[in-house]
Amino acid sequence: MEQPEPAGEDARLPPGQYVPRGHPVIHYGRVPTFRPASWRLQVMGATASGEPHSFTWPQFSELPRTSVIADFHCVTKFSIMGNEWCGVSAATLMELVPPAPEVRHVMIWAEYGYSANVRMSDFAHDHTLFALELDEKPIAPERGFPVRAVVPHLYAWKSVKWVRAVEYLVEDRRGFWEERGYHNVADPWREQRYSYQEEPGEGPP
Ligand SMILES: Nc1nc2c(c(=O)[nH]1)N[C@H]1C(S)=C(S)[C@@H](COP(=O)(O)O)O[C@H]1N2
Ligand SMILES: [Mo]
Repeated sequence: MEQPEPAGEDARLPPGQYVPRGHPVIHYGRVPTFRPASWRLQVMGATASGEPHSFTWPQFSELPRTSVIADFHCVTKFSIMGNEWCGVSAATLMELVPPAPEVRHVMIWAEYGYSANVRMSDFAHDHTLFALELDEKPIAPERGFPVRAVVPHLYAWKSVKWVRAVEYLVEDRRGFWEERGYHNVADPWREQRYSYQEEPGEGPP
């Protein structure tokens, strides 16, 4: 009898991607210095209460954590397979600071103004998380320490390193790369790389 193929790395690789030797680290700008006393993670924008909420480092680092094993895919075509992320799920964050019912999008903000927008349906996905650990160690500074967003089913520019704020949006807005010609949705399985590929309704008006 025919056995189904196990989901090996080839089956897990979206179109046009390859697994490189070693581990590329890429980001725009320099690695920020973590200052635990002044660090805050803000949840703002269209919250249900109408008020923003800030977590201090002791508060955020004590929230319940979950683990996710996921591959990640850079739009420049390399993929890093089998990362084990551990952190606070987006669902937990939304329970603690609920969005207003009309929220449809989220902007994730980093140090220095880097940002990425995701649809609420992608944010609310059960494997979207705010990771504090990678492969059972605190995330390395250049990979996003202390907190990195992980949205593994979208191209990796949506997985924002050095997260400082989550902004609930009623109307969609483009983030850093989305403003510079990259696709608003960014599904690697559909090769949604560039904004010129966007169909009506996939980007802000
Ligand atoms: N804050 C911030 N996060 C970022 C970026 C960035 O420039 N700034 N680059 C993104 C891009 S394009 C990629 S491919 C991944 C790279 O992650 P890595 O360095 O852990 O491989 O980080 C993403 N997160
Ligand atoms: Mo990337």
